[in-house]
Amino acid sequence: MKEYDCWFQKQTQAPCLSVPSLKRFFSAGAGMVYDHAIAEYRFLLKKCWDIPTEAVPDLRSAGTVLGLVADLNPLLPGKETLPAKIPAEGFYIRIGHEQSIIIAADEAGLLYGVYRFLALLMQGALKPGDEIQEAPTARLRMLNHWDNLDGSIERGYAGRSLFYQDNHLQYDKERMVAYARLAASVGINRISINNVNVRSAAKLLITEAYLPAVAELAAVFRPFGIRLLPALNFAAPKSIGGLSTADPLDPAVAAWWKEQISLVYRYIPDLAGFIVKADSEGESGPFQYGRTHAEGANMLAAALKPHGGELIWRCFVYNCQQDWRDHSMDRARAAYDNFIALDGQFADNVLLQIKYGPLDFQVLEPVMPLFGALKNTRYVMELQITQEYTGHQIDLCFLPWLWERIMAFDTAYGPQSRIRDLAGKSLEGFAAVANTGRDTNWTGHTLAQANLYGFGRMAWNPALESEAIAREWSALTFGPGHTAETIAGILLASYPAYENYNAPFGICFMVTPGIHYGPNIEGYEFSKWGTYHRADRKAIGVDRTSQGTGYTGLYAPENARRFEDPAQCPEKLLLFFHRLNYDYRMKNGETLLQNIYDTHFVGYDQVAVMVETWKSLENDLDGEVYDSVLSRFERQLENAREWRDQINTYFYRKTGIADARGRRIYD
Ligand code: GCW
Repeated sequence: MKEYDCWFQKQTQAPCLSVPSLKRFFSAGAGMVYDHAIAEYRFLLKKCWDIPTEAVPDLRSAGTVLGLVADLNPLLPGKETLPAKIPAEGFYIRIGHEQSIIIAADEAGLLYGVYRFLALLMQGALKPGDEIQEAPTARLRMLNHWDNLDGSIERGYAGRSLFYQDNHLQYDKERMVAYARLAASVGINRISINNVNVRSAAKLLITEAYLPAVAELAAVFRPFGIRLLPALNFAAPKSIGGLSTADPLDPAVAAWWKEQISLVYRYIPDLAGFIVKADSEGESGPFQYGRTHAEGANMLAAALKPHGGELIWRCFVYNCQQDWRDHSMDRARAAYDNFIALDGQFADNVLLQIKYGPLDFQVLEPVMPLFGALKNTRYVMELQITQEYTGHQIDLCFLPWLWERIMAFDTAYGPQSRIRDLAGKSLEGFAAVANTGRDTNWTGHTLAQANLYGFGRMAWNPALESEAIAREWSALTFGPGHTAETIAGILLASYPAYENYNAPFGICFMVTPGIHYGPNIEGYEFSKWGTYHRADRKAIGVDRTSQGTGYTGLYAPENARRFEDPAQCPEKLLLFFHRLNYDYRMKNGETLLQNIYDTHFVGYDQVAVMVETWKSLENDLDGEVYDSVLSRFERQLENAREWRDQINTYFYRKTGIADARGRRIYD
């Protein structure tokens, strides 16, 4: 494989459909994205199979017919056999003996249809008689880049920023096109291009100093059906407007935003809107002026409204100046407590962006209780592809495994109340913090490409299983066959292994402060971030039940009841909800302490197996890919060893109780 090409590799086998039929195509439609869909069909057939294509003037002599329903319908024979309606951004593919068709009702749908057709072709998964009809479940499928204009990336593990250098937009155009292709091919349709912590030069992105360059970047993504969504700084009226306040109810502030946003739209008329992190971790926001988040968001939304823009408003709002001595505060409650009372108060072009869990992308967290509870508010879910707490793209951690479980979470045990059922309804989409940078392989760890791929696929269809995604990605990237199957197996083993050697049973933040890689059991124990586990000689955990912080009561009744009772609580999350003694008996009859020891010995061993499995592929893989992944696996094994031994030693020292199976715990 060539790392840079990701899931668009040069194919070593002939396509599973006849070459002449792929070669001679007929198309009908109009528009920039339509044109580009046809161009992508041609470009990728050439690139991946070296098949030159030829547009034929007569539909009957074409092997592949592709285009927009409205333009093709009058021409297509047998149109009564086509689906009556193809939904927005959806497509229909039919493979015939003589002729195949790829049609869509809109341009983006055609583009997605072309990518899907080619992906299936690469997997050898198309044959005459096949029909494929798909449409995205949710409208918004977004990548959030936390890139700074100086070229650094907050929580980036794959090199410098794709977009910026030295406080300018500076990028390799060809590389940006390749990135747009990767994103669009898995259905991404929005990209936010700067860190939600909008500091220094980034504040000026919405000014004429930067807008021409931002408009050029928007033009790179536009043919791929992707619209930009920059992050705004709430205090911009002060920092760039020269006003003395950023109070959202001050008419001068509202007028300034209206003017500034109109200016932005003069440069980029199809801008998707903006994303805002307010009153969070030092960012400015409406609280500073005694205003609510609805008041803050609605003021900006009003300025976006005439341009058809949407405001994405993040719910990551919590007190980051807590006192560890104070047991009455519970950070897990914060987003719910800050936003539930505002349900119904947001303007119709505001969407709340809610992190999937109540804390912060920890290895094991429950799903945030706001999902399903907000009844009159539009919202999207935020995930994290970049591996901030999941191993920095040194450790392998296949995130669709986690996301599948999030999508399956039932918010209320009612009809259609799982996260995946809410998608496309009140849950209007998914955003994820990107894991890409200037490293040649885009993602640092080559196998972390699977997380980017997997996010797109799952945002498109939240009902997809992670196993299917792992196999699909591996087959596309390494070619179908034994190697791909083996790699899919490694991917699927990786998240459970990571969970096992990391903080136990839903305890969070046992990581090295600041950088968030490697164990530091009490690193966040006496900090201001609200991240405590309060381990003592007898017990560990925060009591979040009705006897404690009351967090369990924020869920709909069925979940509240399950989480409240340690015997019914999912064991993996036991210590997220409960404070328990080390001798608490778990379902397997062993104590909590023994389960902590066991999972940590097992987790390390699982990594060792992953490394050996990878080594078994040495002769099947490109040398560079093999070596670079191997060196990361070796670092992961070392990291897993530190986690295992530090966790086990910590609890051994607290309790003085040895491992029941006599394995070595260092003292
Ligand atoms: O917890 C934090 C991360 C920050 C990030 C923040 C957020 C962009 O450690 O680096 O800031 O989450 O999501 O806003």
